[in-house]
Parts: sequence; C-alpha cells; structure tokens
Amino acid sequence: MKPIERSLVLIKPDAMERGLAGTIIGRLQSQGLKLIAVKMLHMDRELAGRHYAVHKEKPFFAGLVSYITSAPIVAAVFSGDDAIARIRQIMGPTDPAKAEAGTIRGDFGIDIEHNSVHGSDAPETAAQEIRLFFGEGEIFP
Ligand code: IDP
Ligand code: MG
Repeated sequence: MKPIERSLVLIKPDAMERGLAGTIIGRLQSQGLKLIAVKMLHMDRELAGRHYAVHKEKPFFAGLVSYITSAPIVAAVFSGDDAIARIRQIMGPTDPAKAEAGTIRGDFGIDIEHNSVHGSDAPETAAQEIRLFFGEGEIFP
C-alpha cells in the first residue's frame, strides 16, 4: 500500500487571472485527492524567497519571484495515497510545451515560468512548504 501523503499546491497568478482556481482544485478532487486546507493570499518577496529557496542561484530566480508575487494566489493542501507523485502527474512536467493534453500544465500552462500550478516534489519539501503557508489549526485532515 502506498503511503498517505500531503502536498502543497499553489494556483499561480497566470491561472488565477484566467479564473482557473476552481477548475484546478476540481481536477485534483476528482482524482480522489482530499482537500484539507485552502486559502487565498498575496505572496510577498520574503515568502517567495523561502518557498523557492532551492532555486535562489538559478538565472530564472528573480523573474520567478516577481511573477509569483505579481497577483493573489490560492494555496491548498491535498492528501491521499501517494499524493505527491500523483499530483505531479496530474500537473504534468514543468514546461507546458512538454506536457500532455489532459494534464493541468498541458491544458492551461502558458510557458515554463507561467505554468499555472505548483506541487511539492518530496515528503520533506512538502512538510516544509506546508508549514510556510499553513498553521496546524488551518489544516482539516
Ligand atoms: P516544478 O514547479 O515543476 O517543481 P522547478 O524546477 O522546481 O519546477 O521550478 C520552480 C518553478 O520555477 C517552475 O514551476 C516555474 O514556474 C519556474 N521555472 C523553472 N524553470 C524555469 C526556467 O527555465 N525559466 C523560467 N522559469 C522557470
Ligand atoms: Mg519544484
């Protein structure tokens, strides 16, 4: 049996601007993932820097921080069997040009930066990311 995991999902500004938050949350719920926390917030540069700390030496870091702080987003936590890998499969690869139709990024992503959604990539990073956005009292498992 696969482990029950939690993953942080962000609906990024490009998707928010096109009214896709409900559609994206619905796609994950319809695949059996359980929504256990959700909020809307406008990320500041400090939170963006902490969330994307692993990328701070990358050439795209400054643009990524500007983009993710450009408009309000929705942050959510989903749980389920093997949730981290399953959500990344439902999202599709980072570059929407390489994502298959039927994946979130394949259907809605604009380019490698404006790729509509974030999903955690491992249990340790998921736990860290969830702590950045949610207190324990805001999670309803
Ligand atoms: P992931 O979101 O699929 O885990 P990461 O490599 O962790 O991809 O990158 C984090 C985010 O940084 C991506 O989702 C995307 O928004 C942005 N990004 C990644 N690679 C590039 C790039 O080459 N140019 C511009 N933005 C990028
Ligand atoms: Mg990543």
